[in-house]
Amino acid sequence: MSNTAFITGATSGFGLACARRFAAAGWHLVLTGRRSERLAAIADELSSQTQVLPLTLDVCDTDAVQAAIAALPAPFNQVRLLLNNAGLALGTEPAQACDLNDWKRMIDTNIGGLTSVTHALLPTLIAHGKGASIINLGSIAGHWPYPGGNVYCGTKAFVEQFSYALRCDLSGTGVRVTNLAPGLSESEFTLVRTGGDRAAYDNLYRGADPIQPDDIAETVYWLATLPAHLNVNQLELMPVSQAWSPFSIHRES
Ligand code: NDP
Ligand code: 8X3
Repeated sequence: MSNTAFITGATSGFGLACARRFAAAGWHLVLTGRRSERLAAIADELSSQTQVLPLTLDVCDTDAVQAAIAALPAPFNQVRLLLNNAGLALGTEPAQACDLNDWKRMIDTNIGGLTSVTHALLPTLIAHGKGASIINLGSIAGHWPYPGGNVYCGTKAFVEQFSYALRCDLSGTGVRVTNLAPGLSESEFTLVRTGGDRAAYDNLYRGADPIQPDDIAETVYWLATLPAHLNVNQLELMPVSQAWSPFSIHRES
């Protein structure tokens, strides 16, 4: 059976780095995202290393997700790895100042999109059996709340618990499930979150030596190629520069 990885959100950041890492190892790739031009350029870049199927897909469009996955041609229909990576945060304001539409979009993408892609690919992954993996991009935000994290933190907590519960249901199928939960990582994520605020981006990463997308790609490749009898349930990663703070205490005077 061929090795095919289905990567959501392959147009930048972690997804793009993973596409390059798996292409270098000769995996066939289904690369998805909304930005078609980027997908075409990536497919072109990787075509000398492996077979690539670029799929313009909004993970929030359930009908499109189901149709695209049902129509996958060989060898792309023999998926061994589903990397549920597409996701976003919008805003850093306190809950009482947030736009409800931003909350809905995070829920639709990080929860709705992830669950519909998973649902559509489960039969294929189960057919692959031993050695197949679902790797879900959670976050430290799903474990540790922080001011302005509100719904983003909530969506990533969902990803963690969904990953564990999936493992229960997939017991006996050979399909592995991992919640990969990185901390501070440098990518377009922060530009998306801040509406393109380059100064906020520079300020967040300045002097912090954050996780890089290539670090995540190496980790995902390791997870997906571990011996088939091993399941990493949860992997939380932080840059060495990042640690916890004390609880805040609001005092009346
Ligand atoms: P990027 O912004 O660089 O990449 C996000 C990817 O998600 C893009 O390829 C984007 O593609 C895709 N995407 C977003 N919305 C949709 C959608 N509706 N349909 C399809 N694709 C979509 O961020 P990262 O690489 O940093 O983030 C990847 C994942 O990792 C996210 O789930 C994020 O929450 C998580 N994460 C990020 C951390 C960080 O600090 N950067 C830390 C922990 C977790 P396009 O716009 O072309 O659709
Ligand atoms: C992204 C990491 O700390 O910005 O998931 O929420 S954080």
